[in-house]
Amino acid sequence: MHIGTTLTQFLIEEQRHVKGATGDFTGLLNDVVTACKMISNGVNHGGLLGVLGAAGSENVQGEEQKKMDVLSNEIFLKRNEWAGHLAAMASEEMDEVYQIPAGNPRGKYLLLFDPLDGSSNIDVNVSVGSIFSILRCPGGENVDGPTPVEAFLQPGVKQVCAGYAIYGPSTMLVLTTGHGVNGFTLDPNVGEFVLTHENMTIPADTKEFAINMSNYRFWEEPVRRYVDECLKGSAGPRGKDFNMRWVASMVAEVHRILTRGGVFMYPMDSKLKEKGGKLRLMYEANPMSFIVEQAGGAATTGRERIMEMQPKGIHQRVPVVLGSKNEVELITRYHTSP
Ligand code: AHM
Ligand code: MG
Repeated sequence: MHIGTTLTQFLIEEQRHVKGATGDFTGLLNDVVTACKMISNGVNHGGLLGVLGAAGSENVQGEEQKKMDVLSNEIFLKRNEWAGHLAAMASEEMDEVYQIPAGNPRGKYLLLFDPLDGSSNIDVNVSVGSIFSILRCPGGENVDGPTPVEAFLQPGVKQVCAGYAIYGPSTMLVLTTGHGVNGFTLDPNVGEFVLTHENMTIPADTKEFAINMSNYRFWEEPVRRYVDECLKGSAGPRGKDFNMRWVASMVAEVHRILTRGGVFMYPMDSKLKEKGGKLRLMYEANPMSFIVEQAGGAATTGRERIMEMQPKGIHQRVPVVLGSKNEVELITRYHTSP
C-alpha cells in the first residue's frame, strides 16, 4: 500500500489477504465510511443547514442531545441497516439494541458506535468525531429472533475492527483491523478518503498530558500524584517540563496522541463513582484502546487493561488512561502499587 491509495482500494487489498473472505466486512466498512462522509457534510455546513443547537431531548445517559447527535445517529442506522452485513447495532444515543428491520437481510457482524463524540464542541466550531467498533455476532446471521444484548457483551480484545472519523480542519478516518493503524484524509472534491498517514505510531515517551484539570479536587490520589509531578517540571521527579492540552473531544485528543504522542486521562473521580466513570466502554474506551494499542501505545483504567474487561452492560462507563506506553504504565503503577 502506498500514500495516495484510496480507502476503497485499501479495503479490497486487505480482503485479498484474508483466506475465504466473502467481501461482507469490506461492504460493511464501506457503509460505515459513507455514514461518516454524510456526517462530515452536515458538520461542515453547520449553521447553513440549521443543524446546530440542542434537539430538546435527552439520551439514555440523561445528557442533552444536540440536533447533530440525533441526525448522526439516524445516518449511522440508515446507512448500515439495509445491506445484510449486520445482526444488530448499538449506539451511545439509544437505550436498546437496534434490530435490523424485518424484511432486510441479516449478517454476522455487530456494529457499535458513538455517532458524534464531543458534541458539546459543535456549536463552538471545534473538532468532533464519530467512533465505531465491529464485533462478530455469536451464532452469526443464523440467530432466530432479535439479537440479544448479551451478544454485544464481549471484551475489547474480540473487536474485528475499530475506527474513528475526525471532523476537523480536514476530515480524516483512522482505522485498525488488528494490523497497525492507518489514517485517510477525505478529498472533498473527489469524495474519497485517501491514505495519507500510513502505519501511525505513538512514541513510548511524552511530555504532554490531557486531562480536565477542573476535576482535580475530585480525583483519586494516584492521578493527583501523577499530575502534580508533571506540573513540577524539570525541577521535579520527572526531570522534564510538561505541556497540557484539553480539547474536551476524545477523538481530537486521541488523534493528537497518534500524531505526536501524549497521554489522555478521564480517570475515576468522586462524582463519577456511581456511574463507574465518564467514558463509555463499548463506544469510546474499547475502540480507542484497540487503535492506541495497535499504534504501540497502551490503555488501562488505571488498574487493568481496558480491552480485557468483561462488559456488564452496553452503556457501561469506565475510567480511561491511554497513550504513550511508558506514561500509561507509570500511571497504572501509581494506582496498583502506590
Ligand atoms: P460525549 O460522548 O457526550 O460527547 O462525551 C464524551 C466527551 C469526550 O469526547 C471528552 O473527552 C469528554 O466528554 C469531555 O468531558 P468534559 O466535559 O469533562 O471536559
Ligand atoms: Mg461520546
